[in-house]
Amino acid sequence: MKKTFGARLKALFGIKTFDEQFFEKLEDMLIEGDLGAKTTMEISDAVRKQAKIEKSTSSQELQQLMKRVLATKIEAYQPELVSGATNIFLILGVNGVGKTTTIAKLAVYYQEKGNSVIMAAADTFRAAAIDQLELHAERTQCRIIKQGHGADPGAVIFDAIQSANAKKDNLVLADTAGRMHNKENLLRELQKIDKVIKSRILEDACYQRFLVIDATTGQNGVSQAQLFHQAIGIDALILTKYDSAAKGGSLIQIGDTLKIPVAFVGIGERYTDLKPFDKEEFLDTLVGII
Ligand SMILES: Nc1nc2c(ncn2[C@@H]2O[C@H](COP(=O)(O)OP(=O)(O)OP(=O)(O)O)[C@@H](O)[C@H]2O)c(=O)[nH]1
Ligand SMILES: [Mg+2]
Repeated sequence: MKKTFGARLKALFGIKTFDEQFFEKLEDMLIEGDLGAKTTMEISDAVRKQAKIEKSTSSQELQQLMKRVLATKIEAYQPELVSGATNIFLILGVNGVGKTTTIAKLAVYYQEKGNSVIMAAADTFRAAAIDQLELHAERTQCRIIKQGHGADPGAVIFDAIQSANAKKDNLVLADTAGRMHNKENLLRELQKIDKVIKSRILEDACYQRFLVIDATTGQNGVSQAQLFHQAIGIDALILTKYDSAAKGGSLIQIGDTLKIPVAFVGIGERYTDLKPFDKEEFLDTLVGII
């Protein structure tokens, strides 16, 4: 198996001579690790400068220094549900990243905390998407609001909010399409959904737009974040497939350039394979400390 980014970084820090060649190798590695050219140069410069100031000479010191520099570029975030209100999470992302699976995991996660969850099948573009969500709803014992294939996704979410209000469910999890005839169609549709939600929920309810990023897609995650953030605004990220060898370096670049925090991490295909983002653990793994 290909060595993980953290393992390679750990090996690099093992060199022990922190000269120009070391920093060049570090930069190459950060770029390979999906941190992007601009973020990479910033990190490398900061580590170089700080190492001089602190007179760091050991591999451990450099690794810790690197972690501290990275820590300024990424934040963990947990949404707070408002009690007595209909809160809503809109789950966004390109096709195949893990949106629908993540909804099921979120349902279980929030049910266990005592919430009443309802799903909205607003991916009406792909024929099988509604059935897929329905199966998850059945297995997680959630109510689901759906309409037919091709229905207006905004209308499905509208219904779900009404129904949640009536039945006192306090969290709506809305699935969305990852693909439409073209990118512009998709983004326009999402903007319409966003408007519907804003017009239907109480002002102080928690409305979160989550973008799901697949750890295995590397640098593409950054352009996806730019696209969705520009089109409707993203509150937080969910990183899926973190159980793969990919360690999510793109999150650093997204955090650095777009300032979007990370809320959850998907670590497998079971419903319980979702955990709140742990910044310390993420950084330790990324730089090869653990
Ligand atoms: N290993 C692993 N697989 C995951 C994870 N999250 C999702 N998957 C898998 O990724 C595949 C796609 O997941 P979906 O939830 O259908 O993705 P989607 O974004 O809804 O896809 P579309 O509806 O086609 O846009 C499925 O096989 C999931 O089981 C994860 O954290 N780890
Ligand atoms: Mg889906």
